[in-house]
Amino acid sequence: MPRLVILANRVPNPNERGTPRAGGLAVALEDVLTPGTVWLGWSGERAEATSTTPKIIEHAGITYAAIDLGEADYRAFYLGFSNGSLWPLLHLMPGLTTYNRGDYAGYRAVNRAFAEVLAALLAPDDFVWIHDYQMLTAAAELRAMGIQNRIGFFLHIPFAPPEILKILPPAKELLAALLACDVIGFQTETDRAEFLACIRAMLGIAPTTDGIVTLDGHTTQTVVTPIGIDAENFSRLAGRAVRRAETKRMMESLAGRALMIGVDRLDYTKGLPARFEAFSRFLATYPQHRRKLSFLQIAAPSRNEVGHYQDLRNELDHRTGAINGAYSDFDWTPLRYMTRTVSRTAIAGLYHMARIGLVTPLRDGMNLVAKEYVAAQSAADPGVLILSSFAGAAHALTEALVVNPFDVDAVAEAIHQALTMPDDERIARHAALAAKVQASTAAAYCTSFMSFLAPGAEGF
Ligand code: GDG
Repeated sequence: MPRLVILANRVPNPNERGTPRAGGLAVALEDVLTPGTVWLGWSGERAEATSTTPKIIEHAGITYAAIDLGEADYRAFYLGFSNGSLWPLLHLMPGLTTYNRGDYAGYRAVNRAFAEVLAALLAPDDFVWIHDYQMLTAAAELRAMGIQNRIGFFLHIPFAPPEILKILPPAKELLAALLACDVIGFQTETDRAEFLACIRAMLGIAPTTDGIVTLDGHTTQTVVTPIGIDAENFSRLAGRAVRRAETKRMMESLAGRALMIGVDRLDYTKGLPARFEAFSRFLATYPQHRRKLSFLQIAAPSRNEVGHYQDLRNELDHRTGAINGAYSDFDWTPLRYMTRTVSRTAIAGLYHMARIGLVTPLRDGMNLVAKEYVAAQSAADPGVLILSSFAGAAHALTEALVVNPFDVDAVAEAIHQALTMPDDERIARHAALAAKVQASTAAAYCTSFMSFLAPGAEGF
């Protein structure tokens, strides 16, 4: 019986399920996590040297295999090339992109180490599904070791056009390495088109009209399989969360005021400084709404050791002080800003009570917060989603108030529009959004990707 073998930067610890960090990829992949599946990744631990003997945990028939990263590899692979070079560049932020050859060598070495561990776990008819920008060269390493299995890769973040990608010195090498895969999946048609444009411009290969690329006799199919959430489950979670003590505390503290919510990792791609600026502009431009709306921004700390993330945190601390200093009243704080991770249930409850979900990344692969916000609303009295046109989610969620996050006046205007939207329009927009979120689920994502990776195979 062929198995699915997943390779991702992080491997979930099945013993830690339900903690605030749980979620993310483990939730999205739940439908393919059937008995027999193997999941390999980094344990999140650092050691003197990168281990090639994985720590194995068996849980519910699934094998979780985790390796520790050596300190130098962690710096080069994780902080350096993955999050200092690839993350900003693929989010079209060349000004924040750094590059050094040592980091790239470390990135390749860690991808090789993962490939070695994976090859040892692999049976000849297994399918391999590799995830995200930290693992761009793993498939090529597997092929170099003689692995013939079908290999799929899914990119969770956007892809860049050739003129941007070229900034990375090893760009061609990365593109060629990716073509070792049989299937490459993207969040949107735009991302796939950018990838194919890079293949054309930088490798001189002409893809077929249906996105198939051939290099040295090996063909790679490019596909679009947008990620989603388990909408039904999330709706139920939101319904239950309403009865929890923390939700009630929040409700009482609002004293009848409307709530606007933002939930993001503390990451510069999420557009938080511009969002705070837009909120400030909104308070200045629409004084009639002052004291009637509270904005809660939850910003879960992320990648603290990368310099730009520390700068971002300082900037947001400063802006929060400026907004609250200018507009607070004895009994009203306009902006509540929390830099810690909150439980998933609490988040679901907060979404549910929020009149506005403010999701304004400068660039985002998909953005699951937008989908979660929609799923958490009550159909009879739903809130309004304000969504950046630069989030992958905006390709489908067109009934949101779609804004350009760089245009702070437009975002301020959208907040006003959301607060004054007639009930029938609010309900109609939400119904259309909810239907899409319920159709494009996490399960649909898995089924769709597996139909390309393992066509005709049973049980995936
Ligand atoms: C990458 C791509 C793509 C956030 N704060 C807390 C918390 N969260 C949860 C949210 C949501 C998830 O984290 C964030 O997902 P996003 O999709 O919004 O963004 P990234 O983390 O950047 O994810 C992105 C995604 O991969 C999937 O392909 O959509 O474009 O960048 O689920 O609810 N969860 C908890 N506490 C928090 O404080 N429990």
